[in-house]
Amino acid sequence: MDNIANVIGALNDASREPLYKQLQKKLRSAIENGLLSPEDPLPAERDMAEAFGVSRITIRKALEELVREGLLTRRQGSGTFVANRVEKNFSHLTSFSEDMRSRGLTPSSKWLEKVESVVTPEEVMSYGLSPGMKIYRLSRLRFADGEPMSVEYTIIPAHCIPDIENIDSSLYEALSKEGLRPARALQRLRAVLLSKEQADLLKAAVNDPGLLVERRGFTKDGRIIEIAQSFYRGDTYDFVAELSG
Ligand code: 16G
Repeated sequence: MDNIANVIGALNDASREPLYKQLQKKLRSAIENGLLSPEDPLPAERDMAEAFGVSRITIRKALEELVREGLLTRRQGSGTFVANRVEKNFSHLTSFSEDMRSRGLTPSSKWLEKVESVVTPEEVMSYGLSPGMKIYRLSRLRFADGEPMSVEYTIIPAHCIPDIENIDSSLYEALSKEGLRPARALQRLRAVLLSKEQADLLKAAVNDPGLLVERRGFTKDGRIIEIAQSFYRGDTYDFVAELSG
């Protein structure tokens, strides 16, 4: 990269606005305007301090907040990068595989659990399922172009798909074959802190910000067909909804 101060503009010593705030604003608008693109590396702190004529502490303070906001990501040993965020439209009932393909990314998954089981009393209470109901329990780490994107825990009624092995790379594909792709869903979004297990899987740190999206999918005739909990790294997903008033 050319001198970053030439790319995003120099800071103004005479301004009353603190230098780290000015730098944040410049980085934010450079990312929004596409002057800096996802995955672009930022220069090392030392080089940025030199380019902007400020201390390394100022640079660190500016970057730390943008990392917290998810605009930048830090990778151990290789530095700070513009975050590669995936925008997900909230108004379409699409699958992970479809979402990734529509962005030109290749989806893949690693199975963490794939078993036939019975609903727990908690699941009966929380989701209004019948006690003793047979279900498939599916847990997957989901990747886009080999990068971990989410950890997904899903349960579906076992009678919907005759053999659990029919569920391969895409759950919605398997449900479609049975004519049972969800026709309607309720979704709930919640900010969470990633657990140790989730953080390790998502190449994040324990207690990093994460996003939990819970989807309950229903068939056309209103029967529940899936309950999915998807945990995303806070810095990789943007959920977008178009609203009309
Ligand atoms: C998405 C859905 C999830 C569904 C999965 C199916 C959200 C928040 N969740 O991740 O409910 O089970 O797609 O994807 O969008 P697949 O067909 O690729 O397995």
